[in-house]
Amino acid sequence: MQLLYSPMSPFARKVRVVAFELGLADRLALTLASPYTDESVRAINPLSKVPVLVLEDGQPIFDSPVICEYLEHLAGKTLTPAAGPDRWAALTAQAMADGMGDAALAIVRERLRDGPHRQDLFDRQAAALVAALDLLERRTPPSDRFEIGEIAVAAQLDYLDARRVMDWREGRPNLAAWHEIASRRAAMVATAPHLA
Ligand SMILES: N[C@@H](CCC(=O)N[C@@H](CS)C(=O)NCC(=O)O)C(=O)O
Repeated sequence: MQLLYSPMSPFARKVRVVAFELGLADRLALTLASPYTDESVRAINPLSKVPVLVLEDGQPIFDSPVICEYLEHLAGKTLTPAAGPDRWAALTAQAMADGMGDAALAIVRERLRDGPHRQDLFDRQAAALVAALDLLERRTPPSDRFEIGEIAVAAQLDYLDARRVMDWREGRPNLAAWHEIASRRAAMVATAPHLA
């Protein structure tokens, strides 16, 4: 299977960490893709976003939550609670973390844009990030669990650092301590973000 990815993408990172935790990392042929400049990505994913998983028969699978679910199916193991309130909490944690990535990415793209920047865009995206981070500080995940919600959060926190979006540790000691422990996992070390 081919995974179209960018080494800075927090969404691709989540997928790679999930693959690693499920013992499937060796099955992924990592293929660098630049969704903003490489129009060939659009031929595979009309949205021109990464990650995209391309199966042996050519079928593309996206976006990242769907790829994670596919990998769980393939592994015959799961990183998502099967049922009940824990399941909805884990999937909601993933959705919030992915939304943090959307907000951070919008800030990064706006910073890169020439010309006067849209302060209203910065303010709205930063408000989403701050509220999500504050919620994570109040309800920090346990250190002995590393499932889909935790993986998604860890990937997004590292993206905030890698792109210098904001100093999210300030005033959030619980989250910072949790992140410190999560960062030591082999899957996190093996997939650390870097410039292409
Ligand atoms: N909801 C998507 C988001 C993916 C996404 O936004 N990826 C970024 C890279 S980090 C991208 O490809 N952006 C290109 C664009 O927005 O045109 C997912 O979870 O996979």
